[in-house]
Amino acid sequence: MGIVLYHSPKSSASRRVRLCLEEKGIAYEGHVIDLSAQEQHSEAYLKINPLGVVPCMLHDGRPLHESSVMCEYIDAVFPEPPLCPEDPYDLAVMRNWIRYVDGLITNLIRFNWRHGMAAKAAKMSEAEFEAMLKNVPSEERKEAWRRAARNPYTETELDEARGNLLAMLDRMEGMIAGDGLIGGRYGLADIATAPFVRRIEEEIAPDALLSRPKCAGWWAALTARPAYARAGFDPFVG
Ligand SMILES: N[C@@H](CCC(=O)N[C@@H](CS)C(=O)NCC(=O)O)C(=O)O
Repeated sequence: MGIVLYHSPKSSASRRVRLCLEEKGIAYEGHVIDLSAQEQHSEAYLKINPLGVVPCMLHDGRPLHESSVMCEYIDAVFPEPPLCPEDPYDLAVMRNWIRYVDGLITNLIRFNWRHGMAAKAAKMSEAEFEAMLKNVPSEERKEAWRRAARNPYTETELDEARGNLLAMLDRMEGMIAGDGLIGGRYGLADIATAPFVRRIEEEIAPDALLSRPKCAGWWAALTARPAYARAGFDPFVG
């Protein structure tokens, strides 16, 4: 049965898993979930992933959620080329870094949801919007939808989110060595971070890499990888 991936082209979490699969050269069956049509909340998709988010990966029919967990799983099951450090300390540092980046997702949401998803939800009547929210499994995401569609984030809130994402780049500037963020080698930490940097350089703070030379070099090397071209990091906006 192999790998089946439910994903969305512009989703950062989906981009991570696609990049990881491409690095490994693993063929997979992809199913695109249309987030702006709230397909992630449909009865059919909630049966596959009750969390109502993408991505969701099935390996030989067994489902997994959380993009970072999927990537570690892929690395364990398909060991070549290795994408985790061998050194246990570096491995722990890698996991802590990915956990930190995962925690920044709400900052990305403030920018990302202003586009297709919120625009469609904003056009719904109150009754349609409330009916849609009933299918959103988590309170946190219900609130994110209310904010994006009914009470858009203010410039101050966007600045705060931008600041948190720039702080990530500052931390990276002190970490990058050789080809990667951890132990001087490219791997899952870089893969987990790439979709965030893509959104920063595309829209959130396009000049940010100019004043951070190590991040700029790291990004140039990452985007030159054949797997990056295959993973689909097309512009988010437009
Ligand atoms: N921590 C999760 C985040 C998943 C997530 O937030 N996915 C977003 C796209 S990047 C999504 O499905 N958003 C639609 C929604 O929340 O309704 C992961 O890394 O897999």
